[in-house]
Amino acid sequence: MPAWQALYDKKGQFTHRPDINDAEFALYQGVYPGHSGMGYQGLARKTVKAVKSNGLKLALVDPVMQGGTDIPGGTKWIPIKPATDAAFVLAIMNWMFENEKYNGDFLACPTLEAAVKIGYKSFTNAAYLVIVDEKHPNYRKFLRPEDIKLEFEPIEGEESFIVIDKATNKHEIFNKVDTADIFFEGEVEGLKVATALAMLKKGANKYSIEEYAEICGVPSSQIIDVAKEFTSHGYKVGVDTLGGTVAINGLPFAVGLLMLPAMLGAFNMKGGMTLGGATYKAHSDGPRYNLNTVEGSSGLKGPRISREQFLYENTTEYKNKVAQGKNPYPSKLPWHPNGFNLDGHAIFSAINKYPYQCKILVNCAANPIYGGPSTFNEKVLTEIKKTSNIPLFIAIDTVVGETSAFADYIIPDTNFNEHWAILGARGNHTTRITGVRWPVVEPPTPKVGEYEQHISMETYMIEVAKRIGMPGFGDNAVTDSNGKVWPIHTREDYWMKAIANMAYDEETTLPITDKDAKLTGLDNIPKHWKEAVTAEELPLVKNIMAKGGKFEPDNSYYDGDFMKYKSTACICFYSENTATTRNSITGKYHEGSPMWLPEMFANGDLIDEMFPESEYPFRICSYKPKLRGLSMMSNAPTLQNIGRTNFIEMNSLDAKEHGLTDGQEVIVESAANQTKGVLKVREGVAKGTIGVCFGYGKWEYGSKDIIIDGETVAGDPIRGEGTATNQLGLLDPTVDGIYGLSEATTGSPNRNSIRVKVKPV
Ligand SMILES: Nc1nc2c(c(=O)[nH]1)N[C@H]1C(S)=C(S)[C@@H](COP(=O)(O)OP(=O)(O)OC[C@H]3O[C@@H](n4cnc5c(=O)[nH]c(N)nc54)[C@H](O)[C@@H]3O)O[C@H]1N2
Ligand SMILES: Nc1nc2c(c(=O)[nH]1)N[C@H]1C(S)=C(S)[C@@H](COP(=O)(O)OP(=O)(O)OC[C@H]3O[C@@H](n4cnc5c(=O)[nH]c(N)nc54)[C@H](O)[C@@H]3O)O[C@H]1N2
Ligand SMILES: [Mo]
Repeated sequence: MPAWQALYDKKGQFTHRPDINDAEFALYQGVYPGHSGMGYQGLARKTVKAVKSNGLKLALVDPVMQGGTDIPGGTKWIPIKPATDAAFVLAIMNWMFENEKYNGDFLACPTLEAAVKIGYKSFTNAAYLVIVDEKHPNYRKFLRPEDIKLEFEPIEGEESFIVIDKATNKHEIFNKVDTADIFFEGEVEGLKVATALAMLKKGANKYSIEEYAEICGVPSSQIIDVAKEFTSHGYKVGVDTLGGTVAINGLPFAVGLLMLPAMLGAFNMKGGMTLGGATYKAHSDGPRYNLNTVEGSSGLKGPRISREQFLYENTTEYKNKVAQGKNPYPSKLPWHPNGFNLDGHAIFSAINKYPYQCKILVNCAANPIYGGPSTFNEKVLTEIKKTSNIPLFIAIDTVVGETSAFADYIIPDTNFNEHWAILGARGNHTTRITGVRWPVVEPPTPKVGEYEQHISMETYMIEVAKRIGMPGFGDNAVTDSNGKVWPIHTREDYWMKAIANMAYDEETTLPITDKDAKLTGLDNIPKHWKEAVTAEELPLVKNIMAKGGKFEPDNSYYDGDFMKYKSTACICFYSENTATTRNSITGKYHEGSPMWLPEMFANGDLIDEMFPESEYPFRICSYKPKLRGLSMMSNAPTLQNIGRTNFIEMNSLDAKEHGLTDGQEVIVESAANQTKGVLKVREGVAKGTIGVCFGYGKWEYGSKDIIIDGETVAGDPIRGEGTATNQLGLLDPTVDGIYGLSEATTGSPNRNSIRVKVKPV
């Protein structure tokens, strides 16, 4: 989730989970422990245990009450209107500022060293001064010593900022100060400045708690109750969120929520917020093999087709427009320098041939036509089919999925029992963990090539790479730590080496015992697996495979009052990175700190104005099915039978108002599309919300008969049961191209809160 990046001054530091083993109160908003989440089982187990035996209290803010860890006494479900969460969070923040319920001593520490002196293990930029003078060339940036010609000793590899020293009320280099003024607003050497926290406070106080309550549909008394509870446990509190943030105004929600525990100094504290453990080196340049360095590779040049991690202002389109004396805004499609992993955007780029044409689309283990809102839309599909847009489309898949159905070729892949995977810790782990999956059955795909390998994603990639002379494959592919060069002809040539890296990272793994080798069948592995690593490494690699990964003992995740694994990057109440980038459509700056933003199109027009509640009274809230993993479990007959279909879920007050009854078939209609489903009336759905379980209503994926090489392969209609709602997602009419409505700063899709009406069939 890209949004969290805005909370840090460095990339990839995601400290965002409550240490539920020892927390006293946790606010879950847009993630549902016990129902879904990362990882579902572990989170459920740990939360129930903490509620039962530790007295952990939970508030679950969600438009839909799920069958999760809602335990009488310990937990509270707070229904909220979809895509209004930033209002709830900012109301809590507003209350904390007004009642001075933040940790002022902690926030006054401008460096980690200062914070450590008073017993904390994180620090923030609360007191850093931001230039707020619109005419200054560094407007919206932090005030730096160079701006005021202040002499200072530079810190190698780090930047220097300015704060107001509380002891002298004078400005000073941040690392010379222990206690800084967190709310200063005024002038420094004639330059208008304000602290990061003052900027945040201004955003939070823009509306009153009553106004926020009106926006999100949660009574102000209930918001204040949560705020009081949240600030009554010192730093032993946490927040968590995930899927619920995926709305076009989800950024201030995600970042604002994480700021709440940061305002109490809870990050890296035992019972506070945890980084979520650590992983062992595997795919990287590790202790045994350099799997991340490809000799002779020129790397990626220029922007990704998905328009992410790249400034529009650095494109030739922008430069040409400026050179011609034209207004460079709007760009054709929006750019997202602060977003990443935008696979859905790659589809929109391809069909618009923007920023450049996609010559070959290769789609592997993803289903954006089903999983992305606004993609299963007649306009999009027509363009995807055109060879003038996408000349060649290759899918690598285990099934004919909704996306691979459009491919020119489908390369059959091996499934999870037949392939390799190395997965880092996700979720509520607090120790070092890396899981390993290896083929336990022979894949049914045919064998090909000189090395007689089963067709799979890797076999395809290796064979193609060798034929086009791509470095990193074939005879001289990778080096080990002694400089010896190794070949990559089979997938095991790669995966065994990655596991060897794990074996020697941190504590060296023990060799496998004879008993374990026999039990797991690892006493008899193919010759080319063995030869992929050294004789010394092999028994260690086998031991990791036998155990399903490498796991640090789960008994030492604290370091005194702190979490053992910590992220000590600066927590940003004001993000300079975000504040100094512009919306490439409007040319306006993005907001540097959270504030309430209604849902808007790319040009700033309000969704509510184009699609008013009077016409579209409901907002869709989709959520993960408890008994399905996206599409992955839809093959398991037992799970299919106990979670056969999904429903259009609605509150009884809404059903009554619209004259609808439980069990009746209804049409759900947005401005883009319509679909059908069976109505379920239940009280665990917020008023004005439609709850829909994601993962049902498939139209490919083996749900219908298909003809392969003249032979009919029978479909299984159970896979198509229920309703899919992503196709109701809107295209953005304010963009000059076919473009799915998205969050303006990060490009996050319009998944939650699609506006619909519901009527009888
Ligand atoms: N059982 C099960 N577990 C899973 C998965 C699965 O498919 N099934 N998938 C895995 C994957 S890939 C992921 S990313 C995680 C996701 O884990 P979660 O993020 O926990 O799951 P989601 O269902 O995406 O969203 C969480 C909650 O957000 C709520 N929500 C939707 N819109 C809004 C909103 O506007 N505001 C608020 N406050 N809440 C909203 C939904 O009702 C849902 O309860 O789960 C993983 N675990
Ligand atoms: N409305 C709504 N939309 C959502 C969500 C939601 O909660 N609500 N959740 C979102 C989330 S969090 C996620 S992660 C995405 C998931 O989106 P995707 O990752 O796109 O979907 P999946 O169903 O997990 O898997 C994608 C495809 O991989 C293929 N596949 C399965 N196993 C294998 C394999 O072993 N090898 C290969 N090569 N292919 C395989 C199947 O064709 C499958 O359809 O959906 C997102 N979309
Ligand atoms: Mo996901």
